[in-house]
Formats: sequence, C-alpha cells, structure tokens
Amino acid sequence: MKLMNLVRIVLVATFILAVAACAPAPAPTTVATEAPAVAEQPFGAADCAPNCTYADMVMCYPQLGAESDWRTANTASFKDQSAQLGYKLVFSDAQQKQENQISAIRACIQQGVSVIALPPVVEDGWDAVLTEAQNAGIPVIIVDRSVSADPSMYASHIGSDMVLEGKRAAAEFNKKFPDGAKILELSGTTGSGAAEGRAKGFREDLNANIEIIDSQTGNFTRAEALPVMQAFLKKYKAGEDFQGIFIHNDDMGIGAIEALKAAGVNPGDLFIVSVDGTRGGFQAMIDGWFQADVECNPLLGPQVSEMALALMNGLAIDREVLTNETVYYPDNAAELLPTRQY
Ligand code: GYE
Repeated sequence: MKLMNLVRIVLVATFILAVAACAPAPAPTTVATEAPAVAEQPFGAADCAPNCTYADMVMCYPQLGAESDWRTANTASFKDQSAQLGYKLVFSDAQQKQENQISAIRACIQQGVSVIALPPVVEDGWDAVLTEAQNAGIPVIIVDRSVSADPSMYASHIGSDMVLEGKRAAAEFNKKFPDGAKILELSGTTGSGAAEGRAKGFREDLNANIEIIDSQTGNFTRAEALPVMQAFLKKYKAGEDFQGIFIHNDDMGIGAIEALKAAGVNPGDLFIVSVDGTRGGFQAMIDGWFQADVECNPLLGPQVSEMALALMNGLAIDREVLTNETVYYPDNAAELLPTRQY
C-alpha cells in the first residue's frame, strides 16, 4: 500500500508538472488549489487517475432488497444517476439476505468493477468480503445502513444518522405524554444498522415514565408488520394497555394500520410515530393515522456517485457523510405531499 501511495504521489506530481509546463503560466497558487489532493487512505485510485470520468466508472450496487418504498426510491436514485452521468451500474437485489449480497460482491470483484457501493442488510459479518475487496484494490463505500467492521476496511459511509432518528421519535413521545404512557415498538430488520440505531437512540432519549411494553420486528415490510400488529392486539388492548406505537418505517406503519382497522381500532386514537417520510407516510398523516414522520432520505445516488469518482481519481474524501434530515407533521402534510420525490 505504501508503494501504491508513492506511485500515486509521483503520478499526481508528474501530472501537475506536465500541466504547469504546457499551460500558459498559471499563477502557482491556482495550480496548488486545483491540484487533486492525494487520498491518505489506502483505497486504490483507478488506472485512469487523476483524469477518470464517469465514462470510466463501473459501480457495483448489491442492493439489499425491495422491501419498502424507501428501498424502491433508493434503487431508482442509483439507476437514474448511472443513466444521467453515464457510468455503468452493476445492480443486483439480494432479497434481504446477506449471503446474496456477499456473492454479488464477490462476482463484482471477479469482474473488476471500479467501486463497490454497499447498502448492508445487517451490521455484522462483512470483514471477509471487505478484505477481499481491499486486496483487489476496489474501494467500498458503505451506503445507507452502517457496518460494525473497522472503518479502515472501507472508504466511507454515506447515509442517515439512525440513532438521531430514534432520538427524534422519542422527542415526539416525550412531548405527547409528559405524564407517562405505555407504548409498543414495531422494529425493523433485526441486526440492521437502521433498526439497531433507531432502537438505541429511542431508548436513550425516551422519558423514564414512558414504558415500551413490547417490541417485535416486522422486518421493514408491510406484509410482515401486519401479523405482528395482529399478535400485539391479541395480547394488549389498544388505548388501555398501550397508547402509542413507535414504528421503524412507513411500510410497516401502513401494515399496522391495516391490522388496527381490521380489529376495529381507530389508528387515530393512538399516537403513532413512523420513520422515512415516504408518500405513503405523508398520506397516513393526512388520513390522521400517523402523528409524526421522522425523515430518512433514500436519494443517495448523487452523493455516492460523486464520491466514487473522487476515489477513482485518488482524491481525499470524507470518511463519514450523514444526511441532513427533519421531522414531518400532519399540519402541512397535504401541502408537502405533491413535492415529495419518494
Ligand atoms: O428506513 C426502511 C428500509 O435502511 C434506512 O430500510 C433504511 C431503511 C428504511 O427498508 O424503509
């Protein structure tokens, strides 16, 4: 790796000298600021560096699944970017199975892609395949959910602050129930950075007088959330045993609402807070079912593409990029719905 860095520095220096020799004497300061900064991290620049363009790029995107509207929008964001910017996208759908993501990554390494952008279904278990990518000199950008692997094993993480999302949801319950309450939690995929982070932030900030009486996973899907909500309703009486539900995404929220209505419970009588801010979530706020929706933005294609090109060119990049997000409420949901992109 040290040798690679040296080679890279020599290449960049040669490029700067060549530019300086041919150009009509630009001011030295301009040359210095325009010269690409050499990345300090050992994530291989491509052979075309420092002049790589999107036409040189082959990006591997082993998508984790198609479990939610969030995910559909995330996939579309990458496909749109590839079409717009003109790079090749090697896309696959792992159907929420880590082993499928791992084999997709191995196929991409075999194929010699320029960069791998990985939205990991769960946090643990990536060390081996990340090492394989690193040995092959292919930089990996972790997208959306986080991994537990040491940050030296990947180039960067671009995604949401899931712990902060959980804290934002807790703030809504604290505001609504100053005198305390009992609530349920419908959580996302077990072991995923999204579910773990949201659960952690939520518990960290939830007032002590608000008790989470039960928490079960609905795996981020409508189909799986529905029976979980039905089982909750067999065990607990809505309004009496619990007054609110924290739901880790809008799709599960919509599944839960279906179960509540089918059981004769008006979802609007409960305090339901969801996460994502999809159109479905906005509609649920307009209908009176969700009382707040914590934003989680899936449109990560542009940022990831830009960083991928920077990595190919051997430029320094930020090792963690967290999306700026907010919380949405029913009062202006109808006004905002037409502006929503997902
Ligand atoms: O909230 C959920 C999706 O990882 C942030 O995954 C993402 C989550 C998102 O299935 O809808």
